[in-house]
Amino acid sequence: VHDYDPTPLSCDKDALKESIRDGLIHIVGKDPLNATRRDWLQAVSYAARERIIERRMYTKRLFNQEQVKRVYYLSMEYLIGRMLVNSLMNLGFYENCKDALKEMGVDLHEIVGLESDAALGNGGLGRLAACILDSLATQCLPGYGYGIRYEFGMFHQHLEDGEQVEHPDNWLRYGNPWEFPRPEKIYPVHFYGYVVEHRERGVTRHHWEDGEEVIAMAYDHPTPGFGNKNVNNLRLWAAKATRDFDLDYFNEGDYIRAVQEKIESETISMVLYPNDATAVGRELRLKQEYFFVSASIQDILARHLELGYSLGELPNKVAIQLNDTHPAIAIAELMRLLVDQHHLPWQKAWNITCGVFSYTNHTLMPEALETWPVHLMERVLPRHMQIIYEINFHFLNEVRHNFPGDNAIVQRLSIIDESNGRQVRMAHLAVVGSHMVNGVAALHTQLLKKNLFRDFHRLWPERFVSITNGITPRLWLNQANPGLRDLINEHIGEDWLMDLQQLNKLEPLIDNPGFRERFQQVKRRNKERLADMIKEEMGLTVSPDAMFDVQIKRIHEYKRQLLNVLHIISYYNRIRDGRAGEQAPRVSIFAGKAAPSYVRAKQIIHLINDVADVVNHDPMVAGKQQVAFIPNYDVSSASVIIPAADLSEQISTAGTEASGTGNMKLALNGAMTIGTLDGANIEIRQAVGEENIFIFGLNADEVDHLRAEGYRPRDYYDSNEELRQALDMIRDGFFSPSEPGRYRDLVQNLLEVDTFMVLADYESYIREQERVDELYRDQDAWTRRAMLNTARMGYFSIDRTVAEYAEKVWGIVPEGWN
Ligand code: DL6
Repeated sequence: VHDYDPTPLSCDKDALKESIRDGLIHIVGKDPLNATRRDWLQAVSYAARERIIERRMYTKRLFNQEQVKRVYYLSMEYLIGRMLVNSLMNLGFYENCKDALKEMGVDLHEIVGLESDAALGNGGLGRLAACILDSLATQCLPGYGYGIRYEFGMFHQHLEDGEQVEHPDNWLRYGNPWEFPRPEKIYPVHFYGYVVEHRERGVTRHHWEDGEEVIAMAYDHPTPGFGNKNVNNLRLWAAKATRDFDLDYFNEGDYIRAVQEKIESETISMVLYPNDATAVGRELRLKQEYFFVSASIQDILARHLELGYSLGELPNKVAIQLNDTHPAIAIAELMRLLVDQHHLPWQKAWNITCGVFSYTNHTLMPEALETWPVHLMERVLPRHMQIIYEINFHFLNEVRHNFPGDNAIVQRLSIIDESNGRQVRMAHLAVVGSHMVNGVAALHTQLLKKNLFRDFHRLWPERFVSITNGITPRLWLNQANPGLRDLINEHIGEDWLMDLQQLNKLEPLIDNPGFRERFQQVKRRNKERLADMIKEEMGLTVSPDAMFDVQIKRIHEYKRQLLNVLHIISYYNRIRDGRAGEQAPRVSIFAGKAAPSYVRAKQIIHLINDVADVVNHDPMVAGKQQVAFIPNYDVSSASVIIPAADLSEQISTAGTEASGTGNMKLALNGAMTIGTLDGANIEIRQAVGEENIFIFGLNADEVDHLRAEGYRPRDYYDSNEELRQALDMIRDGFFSPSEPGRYRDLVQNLLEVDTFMVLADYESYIREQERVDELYRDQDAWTRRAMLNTARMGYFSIDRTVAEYAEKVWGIVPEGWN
């Protein structure tokens, strides 16, 4: 393998020019004289991918030769964003490429924005998966992603009269230069039908017969590491009809019916389900889950056997990570392949399976916990349902053995929930079939052990670990914030890109007034950049002199955008009543999507825009307060918003946000956090120091106690005049004069139910916001604290996260070349 020259294609400027020109003419098919900017984008992308794929081949050879153990990351979602700049920077020839293009009369900056975001995910879970892939490649860890090549990714959000309207995300419209279709890498995936049993040499064998078959075809997306030559792979599956035309129908002259089969099969990978922390219970979704899982497990087994290993060696050579429960059916699928196809005895197959799988839980929200009705599972995946019953049978015997006479625990732990119309609890399947289960922040794991998985934790305490999430500094600082990157590089060099803890070398610089001034200038330029974007997208002029107060995340009641809105209204009232005093001008910035079926979340978007409309047009608050809801939040817009933020709103009800990763991105870019003691906020506080973060509200225990003793939101309304005024205004149509009753039910719900305790935390939030304001007015003091946030965020690098998985969960080691 070492004889093979891994980089025969040079990466110097002239060679790149040659490649780009060649790609433009011979692949894109355009004359340089009249090529459009999009044509150039395609040509540069091809030049980059030529170099990536060479390195991919070399990496693959090396892994094979060194007989490495591989980790396979199974995820329904990858929220990747744009690829070009990331690829050029990871490969190390961004500057050369920029110069090459310049000499050809093209500005790289102008074309990168034309690339579509690869938005194959909803939010935190999908973005974490993308960060993990970046880190695996950067740390030379043999890690592969598996997922679905959705034809349509996350919907585009438009705002019409302040309301969210969803448009399809046709991201593949101009082709995708980053993927390699592999028409030869195909696997059949079976649905429906029935199971036939027969005896063979004293053993019962199972055959899954009839039903439908769909073909899964691979599309490879090589993922280059940063600062090395390692390139891993993300394999996404697309559904294809078993026969592109059903010849029987075709010959009978029924052309339409012949094509119908194709269309129906291919629906499976057509569109990403736009849900986050909300239940999805559709048959198509179950089929999507099984579709990509089955193809991936077949592929993993095929590779393992091709490399000459035995099935018994699987746990030594393969680790499979389940990114939440969406791929949990993989446990039954591996059992099926081992037992039915490879004829392994049940117990041996089970030991292998548990040795291979591990599971990450990403949510405590009860409504997000996946369950599938037994009757549906029986119909769609009849053999898997049998296997799940058998897994459950053995498992419950173990439970009975450990807790003799305790029938209640047997019911609570069973994979089948009998209390609710017979459902398969996917989280239970995932825990039972994994050797490790992890939460994504310290508090989250603690709560998993205490509540959701309490009984499992009693049974197998050693199975549970906490691995706090992280973010990739390559995207979220190096690419997104060139100003801060350059300033950091100038003072401490570039080592932080691979070892984020190095940022603590910035700490002594906070006493250097020149450095502080530069830090402020960088923030100022980033705010100007965001102000330009807001102007361009919304026609709203915002002043970079104001504090940029940012809440960017999926719209969800538990994330409490409503609490932020109540503060905005109270602040608005204070200005109008002359009670605001010396407060610093603020622009409250929101961005985020609501699941299309989540009515309350869409109503919250509407309310934010209604409030924005009133505030932004009121001359009494002009120059003091503005509100902006930036439409269509995605990775690309996040990269502009985050570096410009002064204040980061992380205000979920304590005990609801598993970790959060936006909180990390914002703090890394020098925003101060206002937050509750929830998710990773707790660890961020530990890292940056109590004096450098604004914490308010009930903690998770207090939330529990209040709930247990009977929470009465109306008491808070009755006893707090400002809160009452704000809620009355919303309820009585102050912000929706054309439809005064628009928010009556929303306010009613807050007064009577308020599941996420918005009213209980209101007062403490307002008080903390006053402290925010006071500090912000002392710009020098603010800057010191903001800088300390940047300097102390090293722990939250995704490289630390992935290193922990590699060591505690996967048992894999770096193997690569630098
Ligand atoms: O672990 C990544 C991310 C966390 O940071 C968020 O706190 C959590 O809400 C999110 N979960 C999801 C949806 N979960 N499910 N299923 O995106 O995961």
